Amino acid sequence: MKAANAVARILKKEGIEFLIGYPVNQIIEAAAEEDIRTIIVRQERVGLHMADAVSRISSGQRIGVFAMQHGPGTENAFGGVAQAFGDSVPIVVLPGGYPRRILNITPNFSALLNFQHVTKWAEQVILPESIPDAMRRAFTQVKNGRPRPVLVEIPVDVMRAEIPDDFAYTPAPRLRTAPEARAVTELAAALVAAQRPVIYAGQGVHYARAWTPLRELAELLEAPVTTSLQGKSAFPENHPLSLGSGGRSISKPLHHFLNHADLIFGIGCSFATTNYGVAMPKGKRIAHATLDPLDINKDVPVELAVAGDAALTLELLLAEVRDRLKGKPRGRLAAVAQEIATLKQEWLAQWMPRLTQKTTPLSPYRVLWDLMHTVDVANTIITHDAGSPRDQISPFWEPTAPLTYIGWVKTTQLGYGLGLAMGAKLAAPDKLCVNVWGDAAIGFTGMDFETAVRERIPILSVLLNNFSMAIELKVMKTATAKYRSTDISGHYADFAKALGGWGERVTEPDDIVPAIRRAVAKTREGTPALLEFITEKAEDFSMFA
Ligand SMILES: Cc1ncc(C[n+]2csc(CCOP(=O)(O)OP(=O)(O)O)c2C)c(N)n1
Ligand SMILES: [Mg+2]
Repeated sequence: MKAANAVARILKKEGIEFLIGYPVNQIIEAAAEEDIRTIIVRQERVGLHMADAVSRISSGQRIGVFAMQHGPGTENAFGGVAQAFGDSVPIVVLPGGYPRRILNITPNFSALLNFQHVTKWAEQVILPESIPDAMRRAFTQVKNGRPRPVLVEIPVDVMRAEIPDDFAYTPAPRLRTAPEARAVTELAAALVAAQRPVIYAGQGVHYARAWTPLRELAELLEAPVTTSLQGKSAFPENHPLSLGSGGRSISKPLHHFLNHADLIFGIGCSFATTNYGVAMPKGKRIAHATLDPLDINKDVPVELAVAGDAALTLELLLAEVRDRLKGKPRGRLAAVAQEIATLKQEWLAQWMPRLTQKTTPLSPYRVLWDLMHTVDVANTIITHDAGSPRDQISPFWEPTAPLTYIGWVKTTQLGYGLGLAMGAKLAAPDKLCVNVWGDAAIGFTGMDFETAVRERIPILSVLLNNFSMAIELKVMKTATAKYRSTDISGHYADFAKALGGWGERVTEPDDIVPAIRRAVAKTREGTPALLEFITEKAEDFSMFA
């Protein structure tokens, strides 16, 4: 068989259901022959974002795979791979390569050389018969250890070469790493001794599907819980111990509890310094349990460290804590929950005028508040984009079920949200999948709304159109005054309709909820919908100095 067909056969054995791609890459045709659904996007970056969401939404149990052409396709894919690397998402990237006689010879783009720093594993296949070995290595890496992209570059002449079709391939194993017992014991002792512990859960909890032990540990310790933005939805935010998620903008209870914590316990998180995550207050005692020791003592100095899978860590920890507490909580819950509830009420009361505002142009907060109260939150997967929409939605959206919010912050490419919503819909067709973005964001990837229509991926896209890059207003005052440098324009509801989807422009507060209902109904009929809300250039965020 041809090497490209061998790749497709291996993808099938690895349980891959979708190959997202952009031609020319012979693996696309070969995948179709293997009955792997091929999904063709309008640009490589969006396809990678879709593959990325397939992996995220399945906790890496289903790996997103993307294939593209050598040269331009590979060059154009860089952003998508870099985003997955930044946010630690396990995907398999299958670029074509230049024919071997000119492979790696300037100026021909080499994926192997250029993607080194945005992949955890990259290989160039030189001998056609090495395909099974290369794929085994790639899948073993992508399914194990820290989730991150892997890449196998296959030159076009290798793709066409024949290899014996009796090769053996066994799907790569998934291995979990348990933490060292001594480290868990020390951590358990510290957590039990703490008077005001705060648990900070990252996306490692999603990848390990450790939601239940996380909750049990929090309830046993009667400790408040927050998450990173990537970890959002790892803990139900309607739980009395929830502080809401971290991010650039946050809730008042979170700000208060972090500042008053005597021990912050990070589980499955990186504690990486970012503008888009809540910073740990200086001088706090920190305990850090995470899979990859690369993150330990990197951006925050830690007092206690544990390396291992989040589920195995939490289960062991739970047993130790249970032992120390004689199996039951100490009766702190009422006081802690009351403290959280009081702060939350104060905070929401302060924001309620914005969340329910009746003015035009619309308050973006009102749009998002109405959205949350109109859709079935537990059966919705929502993601933000870069820019103000992220900071407007993340503190107020309350996920109640795991993996119903896709948060991203390590790098913040405008336009990422659309592909995430589409990939989420592929992986979870019964959920309403929503991306919330601004009018600058749609400028990057909007054309792929056509992919949603053509490939029958009925997402709901919520566009906050303020005819501006509002988040840049503060830093581009002169350029805006002199040259209108932050102004942008467009009629995106018409654009969505022109691409074959449902589109509605909403300008009046009373129309928000009915428009959402109509759009959700359209998605149920199989039509992607884009709601364009005409909003003010809001510059207020729930931020604390
Ligand atoms: C690819 C990329 N380029 C630049 C940026 C920097 N950036 C972040 S938000 C933003 C403007 C956002 O405008 P919009 O999406 O309209 O949201 P608004 O703030 O107006 O609500 C820019 C330029 C980015 N995040 N990604
Ligand atoms: Mg805008």
